[in-house]
Order: sequence, then structure tokens, then C-alpha cells
Amino acid sequence: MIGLVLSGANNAFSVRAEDGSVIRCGLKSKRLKGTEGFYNPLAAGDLVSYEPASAGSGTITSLVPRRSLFWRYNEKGRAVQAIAANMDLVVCVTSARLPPFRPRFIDRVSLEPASEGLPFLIVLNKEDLGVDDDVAERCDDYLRIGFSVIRTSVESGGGLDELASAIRGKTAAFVGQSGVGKSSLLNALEPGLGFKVGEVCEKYERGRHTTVAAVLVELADGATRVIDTPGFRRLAVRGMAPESLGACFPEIRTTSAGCSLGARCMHVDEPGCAVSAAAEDGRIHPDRYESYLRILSELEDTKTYARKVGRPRHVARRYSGDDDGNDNDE
Ligand SMILES: Nc1nc2c(ncn2[C@@H]2O[C@H](COP(=O)(O)OP(=O)(O)O)[C@@H](O)[C@H]2O)c(=O)[nH]1
Ligand SMILES: [Mg+2]
Ligand SMILES: [Zn+2]
Repeated sequence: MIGLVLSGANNAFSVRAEDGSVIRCGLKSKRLKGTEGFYNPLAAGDLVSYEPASAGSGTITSLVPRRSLFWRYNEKGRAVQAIAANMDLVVCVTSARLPPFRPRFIDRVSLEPASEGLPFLIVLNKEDLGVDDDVAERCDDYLRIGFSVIRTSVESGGGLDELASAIRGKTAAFVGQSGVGKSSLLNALEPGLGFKVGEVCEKYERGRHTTVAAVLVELADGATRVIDTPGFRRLAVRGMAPESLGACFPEIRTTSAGCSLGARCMHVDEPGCAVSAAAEDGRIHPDRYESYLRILSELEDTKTYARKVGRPRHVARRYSGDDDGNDNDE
């Protein structure tokens, strides 16, 4: 029988059975085929084969191949951690303030959907706290390069209808750092969901980690599924060839057709690079280009990639602070 993993970790998972009931399942073997090398065997949204045991429990025997996966690199475990599976849409929730807007983090989150060809939606929540000009300018740029952006406020209710229609009938994974309002937004979409809402610690302007593992919930319409994920501040990019990175930035992908070196151009300081020229004159946002260079050098550093093109040169940063979307504090 096929079941849908709603939540769980280690060897205890909540699985929605075919008859709609929720059963507790363990794994038949520690090594589930298709999950080798992962930090955790299963994620919310996974489809699994299971054998029913006693009432209300079962044993997971295999994983149905995933259509899509949102994962992060788990530094401590030194392995890829599956967070949400089989979603149709990745929703990156950010806040206008408290915690501060972090475009570099958005850039990192966007890589996976972009590389898998999944729709990517940016939600700018807490609009009621005020949207600074530089935040609005970045959101306009995200729209320009083809991502969707919706402004919301759980406080005023603004944008919630638009968000509800953007996810209707889909499986949507809500990701983002702690405290931006992922759980609050989901609770506002439908009464009774009861996701736990945390406090934002004023001193650090950061949220506390209240969601420990991702949880999938089906909405009352029977067609929409939402996955609430734990907030993470750190999103290291691994397991991608440096040459593939440019294709994950839509505006770099389209501009790179004009590079003199063609597909060999890494867009750092090669002669005739159309991408660095576009970053210079603003056709590519300089902050996006800077994100590209930083992630590229991270990939180079971690993959012992033979560097032919030298260190990324410094590009003036227009966004305040030295946040690179990947701070060490967790
Ligand atoms: N002012 C304001 N506060 C919000 C909004 N959405 C959420 N919050 C608050 O932000 C804090 C963190 O919310 P939570 O949903 O737990 O964030 P999560 O960690 O992303 O799930 C809570 O104190 C919420 O009440 C909003 O639109 N406006
Ligand atoms: Mg939460
Ligand atoms: Zn180039």
C-alpha cells in the first residue's frame, strides 16, 4: 500500500494511509533504497510503500522515487538532509522587518527550485511593519527576472487571498528563516491548522526555532497541501558543479549566451563576459551577481574544483550589511 509521509524523523513517521487515516510507521530496514547518503531517510511529502501491522501502525518498505526535493546540507551530519518532497512549488517566506529582509538567503533558496524547474514564489510578509525602498527595489528585481512575489501581512490580512490562490491545488513547501511568519501565514490560510507560532526575539531580531521537523498538512479543499518547514538560517550550497550555477540564476542564464567564451565562461573576470558587463551597467542586479560570485567561490572551496579563473573580484555591494545568507549562528 502507498502512504504519504506527513512528518517524522529517525524511525518514526506519521503516514497518511490510503483510507485517509494516519498511522505510525517505522522503517523495515535502516537503509531505504533511494535514500543512501542522506542524513535522514524520509521527508514530509514522500510517498512510501508500507505494510500494515497492528491497527494504527505499519512498516515502511520502500520509497517511491521523488518528483522533487527540497534539501539542505546538514553541516554537523556532513550529509544532505531531505526537508520536503514532491512539492509543486517552493514558497520562500521572508519578512520586510523583524527579522530583517535577507535577499542573499532568498538567492540561495531559489537555486534548488531553479535547478529542478519548479515554480518559485517569494512572499514578503509583515508588510504592516513597513517596506523600505531597498526591499521594494529588490522585490521588483525578483519579479523582473521571473520569480513571483506576493506581499502579505498576517496582521492586516493583506495578500492572503493572493497567496491562497497561488498555492491552490498544489503541494507547496514553505521555507525560510525562523520568525518570518511561515506558521502564522499557514494558520491564517485556514482556521484550525494550529501550527505553532514563535516569538521573534527583539534583541537578535531573529525567530526562535519552533518547528522541529517539516510537517505536511492537507487543507480542507482536499487538493492543496502545505509543508511547514523548520526555520533555518544557514543554507550552504553543495553538490552542484560550479559550471551549473549560472543556469540557476535565470538572468545569468539568459545573458550568458553573449559571453565570448561560450559555455566555458564562469562569469568572473573572463574577457568578453556578457554577464559581468550586465552587472556593471545594472541589467543584472549587482547584488544578484555578488550572490552568484559568493556561492561560486563556496562551491569551488568545497569541491576542490580546479580553479582556472582566479578569485571572484570584489563587487560593490548595494545591500547593507555583510550577510551572505549563510551565517554560522545556529
Ligand atoms: N507584525 C507582524 N507580525 C507577524 C506577521 N506574521 C507573523 N508575525 C509574528 O512573527 C512571529 C513569528 O511567527 P511564526 O509564524 O512563528 O514564524 P515562523 O518561524 O516563520 O514559522 C510571531 O510573533 C508572529 O505573531 C505579520 O504579518 N506581521
Ligand atoms: Mg514556524
Ligand atoms: Zn560570462
